[in-house]
Amino acid sequence: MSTAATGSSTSTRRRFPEGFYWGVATSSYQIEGAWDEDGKGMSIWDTFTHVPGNIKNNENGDVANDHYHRYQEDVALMKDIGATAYRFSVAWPRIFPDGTGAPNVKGLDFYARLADELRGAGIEPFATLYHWDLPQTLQDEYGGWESKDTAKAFADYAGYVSEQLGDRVGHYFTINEFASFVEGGYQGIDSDVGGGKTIHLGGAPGVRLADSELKQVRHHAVLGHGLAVEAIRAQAPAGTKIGFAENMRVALPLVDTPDYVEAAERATRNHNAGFMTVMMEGRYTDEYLATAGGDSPNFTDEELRTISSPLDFVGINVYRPGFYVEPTDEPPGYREIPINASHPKMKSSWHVLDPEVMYWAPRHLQSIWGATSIFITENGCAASDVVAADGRVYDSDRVMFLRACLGQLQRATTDGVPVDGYFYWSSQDNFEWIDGYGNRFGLIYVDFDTQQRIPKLSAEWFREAARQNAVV
Ligand code: PNW
Repeated sequence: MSTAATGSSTSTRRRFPEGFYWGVATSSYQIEGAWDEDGKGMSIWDTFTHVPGNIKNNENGDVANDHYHRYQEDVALMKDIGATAYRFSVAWPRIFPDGTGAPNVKGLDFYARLADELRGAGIEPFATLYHWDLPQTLQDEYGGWESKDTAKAFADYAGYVSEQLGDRVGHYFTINEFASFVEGGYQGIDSDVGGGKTIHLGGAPGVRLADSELKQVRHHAVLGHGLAVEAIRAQAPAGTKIGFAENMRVALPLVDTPDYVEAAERATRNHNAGFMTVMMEGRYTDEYLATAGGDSPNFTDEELRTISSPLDFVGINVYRPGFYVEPTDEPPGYREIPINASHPKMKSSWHVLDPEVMYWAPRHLQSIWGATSIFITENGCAASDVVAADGRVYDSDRVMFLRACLGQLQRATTDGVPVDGYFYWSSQDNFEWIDGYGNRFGLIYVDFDTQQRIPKLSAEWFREAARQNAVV
């Protein structure tokens, strides 16, 4: 991409605040491979993907991007595309093969080497401690997150990792996307994709619980987050920064006027009652408990204090609008507007497109809960990427998506919303859970037969935007 004429126009470009992080994100199970190497234990995703019929084309993450062995090349590529931050996840069963008990030094050493490599390349490491690959032993012993014991084991693991990696990694996200693994793993999610159509999403461990039981699993997940925050504060070096990475459901106001915006804020607060709202406020909303009735989760005041432990930043994964709203005079003060059948979408079946969600998601965080430091921990899209005859990958739709989304994010920063960084999902094509390898989200194309990596057109866009710290 030509950079010749940028010098004179920089002042008029839509710039981000000084020090804004330009990041890329991945997760352990989706890229590492080496599923049974160096003492790693089984995770629930190893188990789930090895059952025929669970994953498209019966694919799995046994090898994935072979990142466990190729991390040096992958860090060099991240540097090459201009990333200044990298959000990776730590595989719990590499550190504690049985979930608890004796740590596995070789597993920990991989993340120490990765962090060193990143620092050497001038890339700030941000570690996610739980991106869904629960040790299988905890599933077998406790039913996973159905038990409070898993929340406690998670805190022990989180404290240990932050203590061991503390001199190398200063930023942690406890848990990635509460709803995705709780609702998806323990019941299944019916996602509204417009025109009254829903699609069913699910994942490991593939359990189907009743609503009452599901509320208790949600509670254990947010409790695990809170206990992990306390453990990291106790064990990591002073100055270590902590938050979560949540895929909040975002209500969009149909019209940008105070009454519509207020309706959207109310709706967003209610729709996130089981996760974001209780972590930010330390209470379940009256509406959540009233609707649940006898199915309300069991909890104590002390647990609510733990769940809402003060954070250094809030991370949100932003892909799609949850729904649209208009204000009403009757309670709850808003009406949900269905997504139209013809609404534009990106390639993933669930991916309803509206770039404005990148404006409203962080703005709601600031207005509803007074967030003072926000990271977009994921944003991205799948596209039908192919290598052209000239060897390049022309992902024009992803460039459109990036420019539109970052344009809205920049608009939020100019309106005073405190966004400190952005992580594109994902640095590379990888194992997209139940969709297997078909849905490619990367800035870098991966040939899964040869493990060859090819930066796409969107990587060039990202590099230039990062270089200018602006929408380009
Ligand atoms: C996230 N939705 O999941 C996950 O954190 C990643 O591991 C995943 O690869 C990525 O997004 C792309 O899917 C999502 O239905 C799952 O809106 C579902 C949705 C969004 C994100």
